[in-house]
Amino acid sequence: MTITVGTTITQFIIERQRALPEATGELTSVLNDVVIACKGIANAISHGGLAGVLGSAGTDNVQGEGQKKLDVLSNDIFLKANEWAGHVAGLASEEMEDVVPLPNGVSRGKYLLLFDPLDGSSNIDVNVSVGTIFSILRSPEGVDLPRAEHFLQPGTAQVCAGYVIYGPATMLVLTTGDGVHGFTLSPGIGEFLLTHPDMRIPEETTEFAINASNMRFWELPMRRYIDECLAGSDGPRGKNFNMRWVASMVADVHRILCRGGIFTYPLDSREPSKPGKLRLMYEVNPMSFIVEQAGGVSSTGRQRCMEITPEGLHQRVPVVLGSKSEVERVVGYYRDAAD
Ligand code: P6P
Repeated sequence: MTITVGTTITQFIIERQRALPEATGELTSVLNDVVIACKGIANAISHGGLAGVLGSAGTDNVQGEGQKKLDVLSNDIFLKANEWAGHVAGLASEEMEDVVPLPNGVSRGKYLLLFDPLDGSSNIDVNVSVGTIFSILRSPEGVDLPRAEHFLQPGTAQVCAGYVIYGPATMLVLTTGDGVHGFTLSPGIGEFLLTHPDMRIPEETTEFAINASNMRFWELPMRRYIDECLAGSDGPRGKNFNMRWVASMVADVHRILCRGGIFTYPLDSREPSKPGKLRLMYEVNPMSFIVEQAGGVSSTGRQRCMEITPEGLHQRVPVVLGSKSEVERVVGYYRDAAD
């Protein structure tokens, strides 16, 4: 069956499964539970101030960051949709310290599911787009009760990655290693329908996304790159650039998937103990998989993000991702500085 615009995400996933002789249907089941969780989060977010879910939860997450009520609610929704069905071997949440123990007696599948239930939640109370990010790994053979160390696999080991952007429209963007495909949630039928097959990132761009207020803390190669963009047509680049910063990685990355661009949260000297702000396992690896599958590049500036050997569930890394030619230029500047 040819996949056409308007195909439901369920049908899309099953058709992809059928194309793989070795597929058992387990990944399809995991993805169906993830989709249900994201529909539940979309519903909670859409009510905004009408459902008493805005504002602070009065608690901190494992990162020491103040949690919004929707952070806690989204995490609960994601856990409840994915812990009971027996389709996963283990769960890990960006909001929680350690691997999440599955309920007693629940059978275990062969996949590990990692998720950031609500990324960019500082935007929630001001009604700016936020998102959910998820990443799926294989649980190591012979491991009945996966522990944190079993999740510490490089990004290249991912079998699937995706995000949902809760924006003017709610969209789910997915890769299983065979391109990137976007689905839009139909409010009328409550299902994600294929609207953006085979998404590709343009190799060239004149749009960069960075939190420029941190400029004084950046390393010199990043200073050089951004200074040249700001110099515009009078400078060494000979053309003008535009800047965007949503402070919601999902929104910035989605824009790049749709029209190109470069996104970076570089290493900065504010907190030497934190080599970057974004989390390798919950943000950088899944987004890098998607970006690379769409023809883009994702680097720390010094190495391919997906080749990092993780050292901890909540490890933070610098990231520069997006349009191939611009990311490769930045990588070149880091290489020049190292010579
Ligand atoms: P800043 C959201 O908190 C997040 O993890 C990403 O989604 C986003 O790109 C970044 O942090 C925003 O960071 O320092 O600009 O608030």
